[in-house]
Amino acid sequence: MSCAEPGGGVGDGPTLRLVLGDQASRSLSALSDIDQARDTVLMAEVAAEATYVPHHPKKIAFLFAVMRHFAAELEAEGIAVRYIRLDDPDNSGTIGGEVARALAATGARRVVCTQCGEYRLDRAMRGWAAEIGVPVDIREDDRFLCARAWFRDWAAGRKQVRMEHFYREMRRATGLLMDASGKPEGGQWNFDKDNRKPPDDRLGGGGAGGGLFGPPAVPSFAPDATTRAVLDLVEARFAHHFGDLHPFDYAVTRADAETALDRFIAERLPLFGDYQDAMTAGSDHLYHSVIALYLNAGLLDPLGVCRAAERAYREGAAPLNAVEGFIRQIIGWREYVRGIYWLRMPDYAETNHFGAVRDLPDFYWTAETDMACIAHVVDETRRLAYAHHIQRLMVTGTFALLAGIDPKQVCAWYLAVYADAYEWVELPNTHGMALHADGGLMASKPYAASGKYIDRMSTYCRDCRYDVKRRDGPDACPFNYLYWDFLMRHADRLGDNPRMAMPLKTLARMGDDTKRAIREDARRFLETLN
Ligand code: FAD
Ligand code: DLZ
Ligand code: SF4
Repeated sequence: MSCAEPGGGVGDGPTLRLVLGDQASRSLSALSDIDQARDTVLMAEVAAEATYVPHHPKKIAFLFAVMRHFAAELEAEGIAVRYIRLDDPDNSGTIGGEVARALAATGARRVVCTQCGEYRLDRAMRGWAAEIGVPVDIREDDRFLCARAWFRDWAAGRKQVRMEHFYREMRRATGLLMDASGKPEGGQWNFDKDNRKPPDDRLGGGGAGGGLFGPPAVPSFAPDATTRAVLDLVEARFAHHFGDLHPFDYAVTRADAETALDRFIAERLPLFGDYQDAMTAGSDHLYHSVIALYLNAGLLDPLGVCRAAERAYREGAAPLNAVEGFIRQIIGWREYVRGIYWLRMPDYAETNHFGAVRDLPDFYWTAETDMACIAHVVDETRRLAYAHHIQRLMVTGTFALLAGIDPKQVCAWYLAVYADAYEWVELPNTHGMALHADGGLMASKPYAASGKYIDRMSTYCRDCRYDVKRRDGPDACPFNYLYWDFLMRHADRLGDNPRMAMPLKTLARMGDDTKRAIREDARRFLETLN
């Protein structure tokens, strides 16, 4: 794909090759035909990208450290890299500004880049050719398995654009977990029903990393001198953002990210499926991979990751429910949400199916709430810039849905606080999956649930001042009365959805006094927010 080019075709001549912070892949399309004798790679740490939401300091440090290490690897290959640091006195503060400065400094006559991951920057990039007056070649991001245009064609004319149908296409296209006769391995596409084990007490183990009997700890990578310099910079500039910068032990190179992946496959993948939905106060990561930040920044390649997991299954080192579940997240969900994002933006971000307008409560930033589940997830997020899927979906996400929090404020929070967050993946997950703000494009029913779900799938309720078994009254779990209040508020909208028939039937059987008490509890509680 090429943008409007005032000067005609892209032609020959020295070329500026832009590599964004989340594009640290040697296979990047913008680098594929690089002429080492003439071309320059531009990488720039800029204030606009670091502050368009108040990113978690660990996220900024991770990205800057990844960028600096990747630039050094390119230079070691003999490639000329123009690397602009955040504290460079002439730093213009934006990617577009740095492209313009680099063209002037290098004499390059065209720009080659790769599609970016957010609509706001994509729109800016499409304007560069006209603004700067040189041809700008914006190439497909073929680090994803599914091109945007392919997804658009696939979605065209379908009544429902569901992940499960997309996922089967991806299994066929990649051949992952397919048997010799072209059927899904094990005779089923999906083993999710085996992947809902509640937490086992032994998983709590001894503390954040997992204990004696608990999940093996996620590997830790000591910062080298380059990363330490980044940490000093981030400390000086972004200490006021939500989140702990130290300790910082994420991988920041491809080699270390591969080590993290290998350790996951060997140590945690076998139980990934069983405990995929479990939450415990004693282990932050359980059996999750903690690789989304590496995949999304370009340090790991999705197909390579899936092939490594498939190999573990074929060699008998991991069961099918775990490997299928893991692969589905990557070739299914990850590709699908990106497809939805580019299919539906920019209108997607503007929908608000339930008309939710309440401000985001302060406790999303402070963790100061008596709700033990939320306090735990926000605290983990603050320490690690990480929480696993069910924590994001069924704790902070479900609360925001039930309490009617403004989707834009909720999305801005998720985009800021997780080290793996970019809008292409964050928005559909938050706006669509967690908040149902898209009216059901992604999920066939809202992920509304009472405290019963959190009680079944976590250990949080044991230490909570609220009583998860109570539906009303001052000691009742807020998720309980908020859930019924949500159903009452939106009964008309939800009535058409066959998957909501059961809870709506239960609601219809409730006496007026009970309903009144629930409404009153919900009103009283919501008034105390902020
Ligand atoms: P694992 O549980 O080990 O899963 C393996 C991999 O599968 C992940 O690394 C990720 O690449 C992929 N994956 C799993 N679920 C999803 C999903 N729903 N969508 C896309 N990829 C998925 N993921 C992000 O990468 N960035 C985000 O900003 C983000 N925001 C989210 C917001 C909400 C409200 C919700 C409910 C989910 C969000 N997710 C996001 C998806 C998911 O929660 C994270 O990918 C996952 O928790 C990352 O941890 P992990 O690497 O240990 O994943
Ligand atoms: C997230 C991020 C941050 C914090 N900083 C930079 C930066 O200084 N320079 C850069 O090129 N990219 C950064 N990024 C990643 C971009 O925000 C990302 O490329 C876009 O959001 C598109 O996905
Ligand atoms: Fe969360 Fe309710 Fe359980 Fe407390 S009782 S931890 S608020 S689900």
